[in-house]
Amino acid sequence: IVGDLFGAGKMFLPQVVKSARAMKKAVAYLLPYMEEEKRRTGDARQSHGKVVMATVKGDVHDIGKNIVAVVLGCNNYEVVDLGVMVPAARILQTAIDEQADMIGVSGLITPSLDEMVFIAREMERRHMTLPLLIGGATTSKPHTAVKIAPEYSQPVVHVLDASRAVDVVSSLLNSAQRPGFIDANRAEQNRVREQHAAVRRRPLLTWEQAKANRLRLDWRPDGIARPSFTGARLLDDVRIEDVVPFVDWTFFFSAWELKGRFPAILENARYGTAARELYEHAQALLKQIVDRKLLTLRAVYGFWNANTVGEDIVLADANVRFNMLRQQEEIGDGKPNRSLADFIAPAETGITDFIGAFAVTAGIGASELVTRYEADHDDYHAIMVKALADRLAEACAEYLHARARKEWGYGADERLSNDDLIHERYRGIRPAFGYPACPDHSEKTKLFALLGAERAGIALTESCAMTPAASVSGLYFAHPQAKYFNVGRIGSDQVDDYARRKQMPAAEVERWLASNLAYEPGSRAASPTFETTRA
Ligand code: B12
Repeated sequence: IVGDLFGAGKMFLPQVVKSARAMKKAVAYLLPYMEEEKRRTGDARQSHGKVVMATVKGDVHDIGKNIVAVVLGCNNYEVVDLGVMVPAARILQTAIDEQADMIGVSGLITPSLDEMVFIAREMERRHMTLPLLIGGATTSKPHTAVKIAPEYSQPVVHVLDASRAVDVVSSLLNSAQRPGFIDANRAEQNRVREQHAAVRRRPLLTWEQAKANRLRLDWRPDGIARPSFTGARLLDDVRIEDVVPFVDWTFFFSAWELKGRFPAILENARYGTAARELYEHAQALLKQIVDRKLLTLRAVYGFWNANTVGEDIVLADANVRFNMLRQQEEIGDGKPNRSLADFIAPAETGITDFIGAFAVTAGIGASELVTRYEADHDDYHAIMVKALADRLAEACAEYLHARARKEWGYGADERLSNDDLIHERYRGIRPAFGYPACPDHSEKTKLFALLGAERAGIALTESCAMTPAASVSGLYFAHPQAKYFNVGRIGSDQVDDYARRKQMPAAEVERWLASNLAYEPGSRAASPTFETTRA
């Protein structure tokens, strides 16, 4: 019933997850009696079907997947949840061993998309017939249609959010609905592929033209802000109380599928009551976290001398060279083709500029707390802990940026309200590797070495996801004209140049930047590789 009410939009996600908690606790209590009854009568309650789910190899985030698992559970589907960082072979073997009806995979960052393509290819190679469900913040209908579905001859379905999951799973398991559902999914994916092909055909500027149209800022020595120190500093116990005022609650509600701006959402005509109750519970848990210090917040950050050399940002003292990417689409209207490198003084100006870098985590202690709630069959609080840790990580990044602007001098007189902070009404930006202005996640390895991020207890997986999951890292740019932008589609000429600068084979660069390529990696002449360009 809970599932039906949710599907019909009469019940909201937090209420569903809470009901699931009541059900799970009851089942846990009744299980021995149910087993006994089953033994006596031979009668077992059948689930509607079995789904094997996992967050793919190299990826750590699982709030979305866990929510979907709870919602499916409420609708009497059995979920075998393999957790996070799960290799393809294990997902597929479990599905076979468990005689599952379908597989569902989840991912937060772009490198996981490639892993999903690999999973689809593997399913085809093994002649599997199970449908494959695709979910997670980085996934999309176009990527599923263009990259994943063509690798597997069986249904591959992108599931946008938890409210659609039950519909998709039940349509695929119902013999009357299945053919129609699969046909409609195929037709939609064909349409999306055609649309995508049209976008791909839009011409790009050549790499030379894009560079020539760079943003040229007016560099003067007296315009450079000097930080109060250089090098990296560790803050090994940031006070949670200091960070809480920086929390942007709007995203907390959107994780629970309650869309709308905070605080107006608390008065929403449809789901104000659900939002208020959720907020109350979040505040109660947050108070416990603060009072009992259940989470530890750590940060490393610092400032370095820096200059732009060609397309790279070079931190000569630290022997670090960040390779940057530039917009290559024809932007028009006299607008420049931007790169983050444009916001740092070029070496030829003779001016020494500065860059900042940071990594923060709010996830230390989170997994212990989550395990405790899960052992108590309390998914509601387990998910709440993760959602709060994510908010605190983002808030800690905002708190640290405010502090860095003060230490950099130019932010010393800032008087900003919470609303100003949320709307980033301050000078400077803090782009994170993976975000649209610097989409190459693999640059995080240099960032982590520069910061000594492991001192803060943060590490990188093979896909450059950060552990603990509730972590954020990136760069600080102080120039008043620095702003966020989207690198977007890039051509093979830029990729070749980037590969040379990064000293990485072009094919590997193409894997990291798959979502930005304006061409099919296999469709061009072999690009110069690391070995040939070095010679
Ligand atoms: C909140 C947020 C964070 C939080 C936490 C993320 C989280 N909860 O998973 C924090 C602040 C920690 C964070 C950090 C980072 N983030 Co972030 N983040 C977001 C944001 C704003 C929302 C994601 C979210 O929580 N959604 C709510 C949850 C519940 O939804 P969900 O996970 O998508 O799940 C739903 C569906 O996808 C589906 N679903 C999910 N799994 C499954 C599985 C199956 C089988 C099915 C059927 C369905 C299904 O149902 C779920 C429930 O409705 C997105 C942007 C956006 N609007 O999506 C960026 C985004 C995900 N982040 C991004 C990036 C890059 C990062 C960082 C790498 C940045 C950095 N350098 O620090 C780090 C990585 C963290 C790490 N540990 O490595 C990128 C990822 C894409 C990319 N370019 O790689 C995004 C898309 C932003 C962007 N546009 O670039 N992030």
